[in-house]
Amino acid sequence: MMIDLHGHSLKRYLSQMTCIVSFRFEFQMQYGSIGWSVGATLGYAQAAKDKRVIACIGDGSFQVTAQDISTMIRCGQRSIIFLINNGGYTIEVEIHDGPYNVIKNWNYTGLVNAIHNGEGKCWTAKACTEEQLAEAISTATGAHKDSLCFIEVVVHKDDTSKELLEWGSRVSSANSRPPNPQ
Ligand SMILES: Cc1ncc(C[n+]2csc(CCOP(=O)(O)OP(=O)(O)O)c2C)c(N)n1
Ligand SMILES: [Mg+2]
Repeated sequence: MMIDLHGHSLKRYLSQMTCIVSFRFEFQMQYGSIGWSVGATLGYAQAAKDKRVIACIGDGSFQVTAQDISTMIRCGQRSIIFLINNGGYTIEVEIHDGPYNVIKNWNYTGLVNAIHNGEGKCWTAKACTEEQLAEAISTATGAHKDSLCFIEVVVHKDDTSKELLEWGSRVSSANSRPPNPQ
């Protein structure tokens, strides 16, 4: 099972995934509330104990509901969380750029390690290159397959899909239309 907030990265993930035979994909484009995916990961994992939840969570979204990691560890969940650290609100940058789209960079793995505090099973890693990411995935699915695995993936703030750029410019022009005459 895979969870993502807006699903804008769906095409990108899927085009790069050749090994997965069948999985469910959950996202919440309609309401689009950041912070949802952390709580959703907690809830889905608790309800579907026979499955492993894989979550792709933006740094901006994670900062809203990060404390749910604590309950995940307490409940012995073994989800794999990819924290996409692109330094802020990239999807918003594509609609309307401004300094408010930059967020404070956290030590994400340090935060999760502090919550873990040596109690329960939790493993963290930080990947800045493709090789480091591949290695982290193999550890998360191998030696740490029974732990909550939290992998921070560092990417450039402008590393996004063509589809998102097109979507952003359409939303931007819709947002800047003059209001309808009353
Ligand atoms: C509760 C809430 N506040 C604000 C927004 C507006 N908003 C939509 S996406 C987004 C930023 C998401 O940032 P991040 O999770 O880091 O995603 P990425 O950088 O990959 O686009 C914000 C603030 C929202 N959707 N929901
Ligand atoms: Mg982000």
